[in-house]
Amino acid sequence: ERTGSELEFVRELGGLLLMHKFAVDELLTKLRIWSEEFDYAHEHDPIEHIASRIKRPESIMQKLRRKGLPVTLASARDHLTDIAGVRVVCPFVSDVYLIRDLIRRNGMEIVQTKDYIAEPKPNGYRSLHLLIRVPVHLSDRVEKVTAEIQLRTIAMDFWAAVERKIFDKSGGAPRPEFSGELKAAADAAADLDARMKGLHELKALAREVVPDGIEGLGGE
Ligand code: 0O2
Repeated sequence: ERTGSELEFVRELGGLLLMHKFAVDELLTKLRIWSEEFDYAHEHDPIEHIASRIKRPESIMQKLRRKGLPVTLASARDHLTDIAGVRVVCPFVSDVYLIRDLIRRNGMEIVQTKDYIAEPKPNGYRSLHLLIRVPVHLSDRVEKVTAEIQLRTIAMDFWAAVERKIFDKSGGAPRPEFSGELKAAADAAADLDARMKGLHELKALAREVVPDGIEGLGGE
């Protein structure tokens, strides 16, 4: 049951959530264009799939309380950076950094980077987290809205999605006897990324060699 002040907070939140929805819309449009453009121009689509979400009022209230902050509009606006969240899942690790570079080069300032690929979390979690400022073009002004973007490979996404299913946030940290196995699974996912990268490179190499190499050998 929500209290009167909570109901008032949720009512006020409308405009703020709409601005974050616009930021997500702008970002999704850019990402979809790059995906199609690279597929067309380079025969390689760097994006496997995209997911996005706007944080629900209930989760916003919970997070403010967890951080010991007042449950007010100003406090949500000034302190929460993940109201708008976009997750980009890529075939290869190199695609993750390609998308990061495209974001940087296309009018969106990166204000924070957490590279859990270079330095995985102790449980094995890997992903590249960026906080970016997305310009939202309203009818009479441009507003910069902060969004959190998580970039990861399919293998990293598989691990993170299943890990969340097994150890949901409410359950706290996994018991120590599970951590070794969890980390080993993350290492296996990283190994898979390395192997797929190898295959991708082999295929590119074969393409270069095949035309006058193999064909030139002729029939015996
Ligand atoms: P949801 O529902 O996905 O949004 P913060 O809580 O953001 O202030 P922190 O820990 O500095 O604090 O943020 P960080 O490290 O950037 O991670 C935030 C998000 O990354 C999480 O959001 C998850 O989506 C994802 N994440 C981080 N660590 C893990 C992990 O160990 N396993 C999985 N599966 N995901 C992880 P939320 O808010 O937890 O949830």
